[in-house]
Amino acid sequence: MKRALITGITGQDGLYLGELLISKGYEVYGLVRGQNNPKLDTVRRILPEVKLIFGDLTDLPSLLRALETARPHEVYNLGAISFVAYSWENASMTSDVTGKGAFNMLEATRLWAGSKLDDVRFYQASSSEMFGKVQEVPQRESTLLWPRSPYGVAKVFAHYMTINYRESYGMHASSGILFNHESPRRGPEFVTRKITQAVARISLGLQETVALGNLDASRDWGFAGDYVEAMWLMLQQEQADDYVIATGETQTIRELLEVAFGHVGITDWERHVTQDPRFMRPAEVDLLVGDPAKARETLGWKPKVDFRELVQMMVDSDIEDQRQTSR
Ligand code: NDP
Ligand code: GDR
Repeated sequence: MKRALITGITGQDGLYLGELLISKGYEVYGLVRGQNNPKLDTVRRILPEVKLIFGDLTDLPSLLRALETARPHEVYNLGAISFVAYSWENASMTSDVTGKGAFNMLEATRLWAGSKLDDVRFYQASSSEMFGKVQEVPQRESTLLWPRSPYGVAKVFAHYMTINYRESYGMHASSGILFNHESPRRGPEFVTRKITQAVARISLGLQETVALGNLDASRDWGFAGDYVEAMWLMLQQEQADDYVIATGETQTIRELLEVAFGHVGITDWERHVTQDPRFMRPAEVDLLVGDPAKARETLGWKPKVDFRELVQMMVDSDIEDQRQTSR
């Protein structure tokens, strides 16, 4: 039986990846941080089979203990401070967790595996935020990185450290450069979920407006359930490598609003949206669109859920949540 250790098990991707690996017969271990993590109950409900280990990406000894307990064939490093807007306010902590945390996990894996390093495979959750002020459209694996936030900078460090472990120690370490991916499990601080929750409440007469920041940014949005398959596929390849995972299409926040409000029959969405400078960023990433050709050709991966289906799935799920809460 294959064993996997996932950091960031309480996050959106950790939950989907946990489900995927369980369905493939893996024994799955998940790293959980904190004294009384409020998301523990969700993990236990969705993934009762997963064995939880307490530890923190900033605490290397705890990672070594986690590895000794799980004895994984595959390590998925999904843990991070992942909210870009928050990373300006907590740049130091973001560097420690999102950047140095990845190094800690790589180094802990190398130390733990010792002479058996060939038996372990490592996945690093890299991000399209590394492209920032994009130097090429669409963005591919070879595009020059130009991050625009402390989060993006920390991810660039983690990305190159992963490549460095591959090149220095021959470690099977792959980096998935994933573009935005969403789902009904997306944190409510991110723009898709913020909008679909608001649309659900507005359609039920529970709220009038939603305050947003920049409506002109474009993102390449896919479905998280599809994207975790790409993570797994990367670790099944003979050679470790870096892959862009994206849909190849891009939409603005305005288009997202149109589809989300349109799904509940509201066509004049402008009436329900205000703009608030609090949600503007010190430096914006204006346009992201990925070229997933390498993943398609080498991994045989392609997304199954398109943008419209994704937004509609999220709105429907939020309407159902609201109905249950008010019952
Ligand atoms: P989430 O924000 O939903 O999850 C982040 C996870 O990291 C949580 O489980 C969180 O735990 C954990 N974490 C935070 N701090 C620490 C720490 N100090 N030690 C251990 N774990 C910690 O992110 P997603 O699931 O959306 O993303 C997964 C990964 O993929 C992240 O690294 C993200 O940066 C990256 N990524 C995401 C993309 C997306 O569009 N979703 C796109 C590209 C990359 P807790 O619950 O305790 O806070
Ligand atoms: P992003 O996602 O920064 O791309 O990072 P987010 O949904 O936060 O922002 C997307 C775009 O929407 C604009 N925006 C707003 N964003 C938020 N959160 N709230 C608002 O009110 C709002 N109004 C407009 C933003 O300015 C931005 O342009 C996500 C995270 O999951 C990262 O961890 C991951 O690496 C990248 O996606 C790829």
